[in-house]
Amino acid sequence: MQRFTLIVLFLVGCYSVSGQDANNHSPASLRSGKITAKWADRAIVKDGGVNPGGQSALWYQKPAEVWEEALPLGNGQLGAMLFGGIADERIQLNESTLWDGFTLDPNDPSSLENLPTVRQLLFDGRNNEAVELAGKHMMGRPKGVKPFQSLGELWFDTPVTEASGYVRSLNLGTAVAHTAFVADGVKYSREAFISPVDHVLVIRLTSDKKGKITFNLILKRQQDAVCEEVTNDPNSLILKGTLPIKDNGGNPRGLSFAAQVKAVTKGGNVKAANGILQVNGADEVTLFVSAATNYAGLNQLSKGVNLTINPSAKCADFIKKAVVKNYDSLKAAHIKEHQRLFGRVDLQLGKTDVATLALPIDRRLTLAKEKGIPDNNLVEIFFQFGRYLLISSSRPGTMPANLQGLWVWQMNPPWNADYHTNINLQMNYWPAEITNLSELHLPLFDLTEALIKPGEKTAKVLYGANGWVVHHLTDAWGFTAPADGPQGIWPMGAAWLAQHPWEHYTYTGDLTFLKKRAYPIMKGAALFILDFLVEAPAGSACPGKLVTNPSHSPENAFFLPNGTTSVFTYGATMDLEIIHDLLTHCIEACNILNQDQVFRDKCQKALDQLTPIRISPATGRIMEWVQDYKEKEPQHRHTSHLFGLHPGNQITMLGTPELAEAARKTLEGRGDGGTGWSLAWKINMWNRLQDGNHAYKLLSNLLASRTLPNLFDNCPPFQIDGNFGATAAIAEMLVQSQSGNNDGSYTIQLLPSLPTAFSEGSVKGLCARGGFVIDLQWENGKVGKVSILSRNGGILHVAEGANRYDVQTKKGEIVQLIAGLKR
Ligand code: FUC
Repeated sequence: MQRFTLIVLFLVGCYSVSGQDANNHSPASLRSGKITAKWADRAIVKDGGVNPGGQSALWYQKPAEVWEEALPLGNGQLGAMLFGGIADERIQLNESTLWDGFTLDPNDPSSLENLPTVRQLLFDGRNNEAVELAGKHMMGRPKGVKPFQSLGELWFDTPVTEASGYVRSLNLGTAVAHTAFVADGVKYSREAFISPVDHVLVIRLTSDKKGKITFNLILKRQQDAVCEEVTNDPNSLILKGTLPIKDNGGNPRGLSFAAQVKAVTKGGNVKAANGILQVNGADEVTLFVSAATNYAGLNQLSKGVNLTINPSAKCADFIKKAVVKNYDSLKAAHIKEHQRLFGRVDLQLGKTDVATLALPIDRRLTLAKEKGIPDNNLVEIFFQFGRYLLISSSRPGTMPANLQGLWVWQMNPPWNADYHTNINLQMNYWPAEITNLSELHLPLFDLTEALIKPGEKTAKVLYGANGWVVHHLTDAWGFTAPADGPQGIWPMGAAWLAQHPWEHYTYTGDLTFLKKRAYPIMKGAALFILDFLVEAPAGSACPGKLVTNPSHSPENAFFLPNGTTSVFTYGATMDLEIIHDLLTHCIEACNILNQDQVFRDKCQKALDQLTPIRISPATGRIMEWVQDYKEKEPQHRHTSHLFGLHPGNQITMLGTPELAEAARKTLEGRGDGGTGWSLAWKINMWNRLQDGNHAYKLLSNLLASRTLPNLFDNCPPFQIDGNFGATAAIAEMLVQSQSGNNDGSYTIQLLPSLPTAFSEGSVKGLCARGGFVIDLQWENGKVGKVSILSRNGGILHVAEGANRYDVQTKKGEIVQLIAGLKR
């Protein structure tokens, strides 16, 4: 039957697909099909099925037609995008270390001798001469990084031509994806997950009649790889290759990589030949997919590639260990590990009507667009999807989530899918602590620590400074020099990154972490800043004060008084806010650890002399630059000069009401539009101004206009930071804990920025600084019940508007309060 269908399809060959040659349903077409974002399944979907249920499920009634409709799976190391094809299935694969490039020294030694001139030109108002000189001498060599690349693709074709009751879904609670349909009276089902326990992608294909599973399968890549059979394993294929990059001496430096697939069948027969895996008439098939590279690891950056690792052997080993386990136990172990993390938080935002709940996700996104607001359950799903993505792309021991997390189909993805450190990488980790996924923050600290050594070199060579520096982006090879163009001369990346280990400490109270990991990162970043700061001369905008120079407000330009535009200045507001944040935390850390008095005093002295945040007399807004320049793009996507509002806490409603008011005017000026991540950042900022309804307006814009059918954030194009930033923002509508008290404790604010649209609801498991975990239920916008677990003991200060409750807690104690924060 299957063979017959194949022949019929071959002869009829009626319509074209972009993924494959539609007229030729054969192994050859699998090989020759071009890899693009688009995909077309030759089968016809007669009708879709019903909501498959499951926790926060994303579900659809047709296969993905573009990559941005496919559904992501991942375990931090291995990633996959599932299209849910019927006749033509595509599973695009990633391995988190598969980066082009290699470890190199990008620092231009002519930088340092030109730095004083660059600085003087900027103090003299000759900004563009400074830009030109810095552009010549300070840029990285090369001027950019190489991309994170797709590992490859797994394609298979089946003889099914028409399906009904079609559903594909991703259950966020179990991290298991399903595709189900009926064809010729046979129910077909595919189930897939990527196990963080067993390091394999497992796909099980079943049908309710025997002998119905037939397909041809191939592994392929756009370049630099071959697919072949595996010696000693007749049911397997391996895709392998080496990136062809060479160093200046012509020596090969590229990573080697491999992906293996193995089919285990019940009934029918299976064989691998000529780079194709053929399964014929099986009752059931389980595919195991593994991947590996010979990347040496973030802790061995100078080595880069580890030639003792054989990626193919590693793949074979993962598979060998997984295939001996039975499917149900593999799946159970996977789900258990996923739920350990995912199940820590539950969010309910009132009721969504049954008719809406019955609709597939793409339809609900369209409705959000039509109505201008999302349904509340969609917000819950979007929130949990952000947590799901972090669990799937950033696990202890793996690479941190890059611009696309872990999911990239191209060889040259947008912005190389690198680590942008002037907002994007940091935003990826905003939900880590508050949404109870603290250990998923660790890959960011591994990367941060890996950057210290190369960053120290860059600090010395470019600026003659101590400590370490990172500019506006980095990669898997420790690139710390300025990239792209003069706007890349932004030496604030390390200082901002250093906020994260400090926050990890404030949430966990882990003193060993503070001492061993956070503090060295923070101190090194601060040492650079202390050396980099210069005193502004007489005649400048802030004589006698400390400023950064050169300086830049990412990635905005301004009009100089003579009408020309520039990007460079000294003392851009964001720099001052990041520095304020870092030095303040360093002082706190020194006090807690009772060490480094001399360094602490230096930090304090610098803080006292730092140029303060200024309000524009003309507009009442926070000034973005040292002078009240007009922005070239008034609605620029970066809202850098409000770093002090979020993610910093220098600007607060209670502590600095004038600055908070100026921040509000600034946000109004920036507008309610923007790229996906820009909207996500601004939602967080409106939350800090406790304007839940304005925050909700932007959240609605994000869902209606900057969210792809698979709920990936759309910059555009897809960029994952907006997912993570929005997830953190939804959490901060309900709980905030950034306001510190003199005794080192924090005040937890409940429902600080609750939109009217969410006036009923409950949340379980959100975390607050000081080591508290909060379960909260509210009605009519007011707390009904709250239960707070004190993980470490310590003083609990909790507030809801003017209501307060303060108590000394014991470790492990649960404090329960009712409306009005009464006990
Ligand atoms: C910054 C942003 C862009 C984009 C890029 C990855 O440069 O300004 O919008 O997000 O990072």
